[in-house]
Amino acid sequence: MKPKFYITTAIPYVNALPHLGHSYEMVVTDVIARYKRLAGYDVWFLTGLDENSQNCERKARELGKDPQEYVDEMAAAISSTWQALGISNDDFLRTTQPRHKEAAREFFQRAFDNGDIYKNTYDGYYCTSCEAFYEEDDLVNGSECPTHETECEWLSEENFFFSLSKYEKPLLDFHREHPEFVQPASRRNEVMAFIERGLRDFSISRTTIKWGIPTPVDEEHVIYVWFDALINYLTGVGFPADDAMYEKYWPADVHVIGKDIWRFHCIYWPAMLMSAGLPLPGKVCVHGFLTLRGEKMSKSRGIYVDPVQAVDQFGADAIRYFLVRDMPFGQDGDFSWASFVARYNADLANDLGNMLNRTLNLVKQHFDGRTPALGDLTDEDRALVEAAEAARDEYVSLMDDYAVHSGLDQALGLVRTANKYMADTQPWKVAKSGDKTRAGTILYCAMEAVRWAAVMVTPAIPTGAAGIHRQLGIADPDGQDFSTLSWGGLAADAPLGDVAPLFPRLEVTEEDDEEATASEADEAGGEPAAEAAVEDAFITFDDFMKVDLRTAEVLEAEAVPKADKLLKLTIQVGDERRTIVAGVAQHYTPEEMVGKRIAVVANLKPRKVFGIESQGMLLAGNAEDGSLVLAEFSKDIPSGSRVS
Ligand code: ME8
Repeated sequence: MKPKFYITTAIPYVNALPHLGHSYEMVVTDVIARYKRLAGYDVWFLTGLDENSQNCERKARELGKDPQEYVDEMAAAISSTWQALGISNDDFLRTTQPRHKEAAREFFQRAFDNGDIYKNTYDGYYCTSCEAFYEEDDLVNGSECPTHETECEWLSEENFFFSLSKYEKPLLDFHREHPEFVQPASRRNEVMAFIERGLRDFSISRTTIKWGIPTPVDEEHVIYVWFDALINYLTGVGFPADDAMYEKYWPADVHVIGKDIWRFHCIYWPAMLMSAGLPLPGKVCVHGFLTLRGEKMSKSRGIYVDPVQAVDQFGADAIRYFLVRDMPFGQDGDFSWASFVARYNADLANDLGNMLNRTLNLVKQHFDGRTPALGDLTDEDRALVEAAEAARDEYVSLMDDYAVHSGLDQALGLVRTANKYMADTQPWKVAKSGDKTRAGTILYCAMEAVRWAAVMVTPAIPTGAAGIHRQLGIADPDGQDFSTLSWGGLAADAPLGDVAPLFPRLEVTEEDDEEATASEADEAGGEPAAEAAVEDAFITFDDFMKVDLRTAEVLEAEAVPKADKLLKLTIQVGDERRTIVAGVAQHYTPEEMVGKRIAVVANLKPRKVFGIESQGMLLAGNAEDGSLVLAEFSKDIPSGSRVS
């Protein structure tokens, strides 16, 4: 029977779509899950959504929606983001699902029956963005949340409390006995110091809100969102109804979480489990934060990269690879398009892609496109075999420690060694000299090294790795795992697959950028283009004054052939008539556009979009459902007026 491996991510709040920082957590967890599957484990990979938060209810009300309808819509959008990134979760748990309500209530009841839950009055500060209570000492600028720097609410209400203080000693004992529980070790020191400072009981219910799960002991109270959310890890493996599933997978082997929520996972959660009499998880892996050119990602401040758009432009593999290769697990990382392109070109285009392509082209040229036979090994070949074996072993031990970035470095290290092996052995010369046997052995060894590297990069770039296997002529590209990594595993005389460059170099020139922007139909202010999204958040007033915003009237509108997102508009801007191409075709018909009074950027350098010179750009906003809404004026003002 396969050993089990149960891994989870934190469950994000649903009041905004995920940015690339949230995606990091999903991708790194996915890479570990895929690695474990390749290594022969029976993996259960759980992710989901934290839907019972107050913010979520507020957001729904702001939008005039029923909260359940709102979370359903968001859940669909978030789940499709994970699909775009190739996340291979086995379950997608939503805390509004009946199975979770049952689990949360059962868990609450157990802790209550154990005497750990009591009623008291809570007087204190609460941040709805963190969904966390704060001590006065924690606040900044008087009464602001230290993380969000927004005003905390003063709460005074009767709540249920959880006796965290009772678990101070058991928690200290547990962390001392299990130094491996918190990874990295630097976080463990923080956890220990926090407990040693003394733990206070915390409020775990609210009466002033109705959105949430009622406690089983008093239906007037809903369970505090964090108490409820942590229990998702149990619900995801059948607690309390499915004993077989629960017995098989619980306790979790690894909870992967970000550095802002370790207190909940390393202190509250173990104490809660102790109280309910349930076994504790094996490990909490705390990752760092992805910043954007050094700044904290924030959708509300416009500092973010949209993962769906990034995947649309560059493919899931490229984005996944950058995230897990560039950001050492546990540390913070920074994203910029320049570093993304540099990493992709260096590792995937130049090293891996080039090694595969040059090797297979030689096999095509000299061996009729069939894998040559492996002859006697020379010292040079043996050195390559040894390097491959060392890389494989090191890779496995690093990945077992969740050092994903270093594991990948081993795979790419093997590719670099193989590239050097090719340069040193020069099989093209050997083939020309007529020594087919020797040339065949070299090319076989080169193919074998690429095959091994492909297995090792499979968890990070599953699509690309399957492509490599296919080009190498392997019939079952998805069936490759570590058990296949013994030298000579490649069948001789097998025909290669279609040989083509797998990771073409990315050249981000100004023209490409324009092309990408046009094809994204971004003129109308739809999703920001990749480069636009990474612009600094602030501009000076002078910068702003450089932008000539004007009112305009749409005189004519027509579809642009072969561009289903674009409309060609003739607009009147004061005395002037202009043509602009706008990406609004999926949101407005040409007839709807005619007569509209809109706002345009009038001094944008003209550029060609689908062969039409566009002399400006109109302004529009994004509605919650993803549709575009034109910026219009509430009163008639003459066309050509300056907008400021
Ligand atoms: O905390 N880089 O949800 P959340 C890397 N609902 N990781 C990031 C990040 C960034 N820039 N920004 C956020 C919650 N994250 C709770 C979790 S679990 C029982 C409940 C990570 O939507 C963050 O650290 O605020 C967390 O692990 C996850 O994204 C979801 O964050």
